[in-house]
Amino acid sequence: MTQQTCILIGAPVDSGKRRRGCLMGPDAYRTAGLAEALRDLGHGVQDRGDVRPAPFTPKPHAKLHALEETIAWTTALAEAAEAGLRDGLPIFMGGDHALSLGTVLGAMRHSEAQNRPLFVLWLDAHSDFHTPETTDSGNLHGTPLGYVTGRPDFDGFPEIPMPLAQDNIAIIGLRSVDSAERAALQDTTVQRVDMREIDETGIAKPLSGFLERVARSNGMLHVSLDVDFLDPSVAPAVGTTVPGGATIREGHLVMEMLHDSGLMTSLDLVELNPFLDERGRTAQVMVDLAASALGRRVFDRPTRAF
Ligand code: HAR
Ligand code: MN
Ligand code: MN
Ligand code: MN
Repeated sequence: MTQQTCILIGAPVDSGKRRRGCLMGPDAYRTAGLAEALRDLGHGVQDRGDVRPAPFTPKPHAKLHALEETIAWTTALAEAAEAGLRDGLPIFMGGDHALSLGTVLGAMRHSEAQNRPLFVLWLDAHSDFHTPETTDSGNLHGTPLGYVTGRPDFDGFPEIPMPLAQDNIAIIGLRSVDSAERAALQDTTVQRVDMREIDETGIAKPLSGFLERVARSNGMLHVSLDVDFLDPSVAPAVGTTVPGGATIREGHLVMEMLHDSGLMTSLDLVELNPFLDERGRTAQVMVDLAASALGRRVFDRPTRAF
């Protein structure tokens, strides 16, 4: 197995929605033993601590929640992502999904410098394809894919160098898409895999089709794993639970296939809200999924002593 340098980057972003708690995510991943799990697999691990937002002045906005703070996080996280990608495989310990406005932007800049196309795998119940205009909730964690694909009205955010190609995006796990998002997505070539398709054909088939496309283009691959991709019965620590999500095995199969492909170059772990967890079980599930993506096999999952 190829040894990697895993760069853990804490991204305690809590500005992407109103319900608080995701700021505790990075320390929950540390407590659940993310670094140790990756070291056990033979990887080098460096924890760079938590990123801080760039300086900002909060301004009230009629609709958008914590706009200035989210812009400040985007600026700081794009830089942290670019630096992390230069040195190894960054793993962003979120933080809510607004952090991906920054991490994907940083990955876009890095891939452009490398002259390689960037692909994004979005594992989520939601499509997160809103713009600041189309969102009804005003919660910016619902907008990162809109931002990086160059949709309009992201005033004040860092400029998108070259929009991420729609062909290079797959969203897997969909079961909660707002009508404005659905209307916008219908006109795109974004690969959309909803839970019904997963029920009918299995999760491996659409994923391997996507991974083949990444491999054929010698692409870089950013993976964004939202806790709510999983069914709330196995991953309760999330503010936006949607029933009917992926099973533990579906989650692990995705991660195992990512590892076998050797294609993943960066990873977000997002939307974990430790305040809503039950004795750390969701944090542990997310750590186990990250370990699978880095090469842990089902038959050597460690038994834990409590
Ligand atoms: N689409 C809804 C909104 O924009 C819900 C978005 C929820 N997003 C996340 N991340 N939890 O996927 O408000
Ligand atoms: Mn801390
Ligand atoms: Mn999301
Ligand atoms: Mn979601």
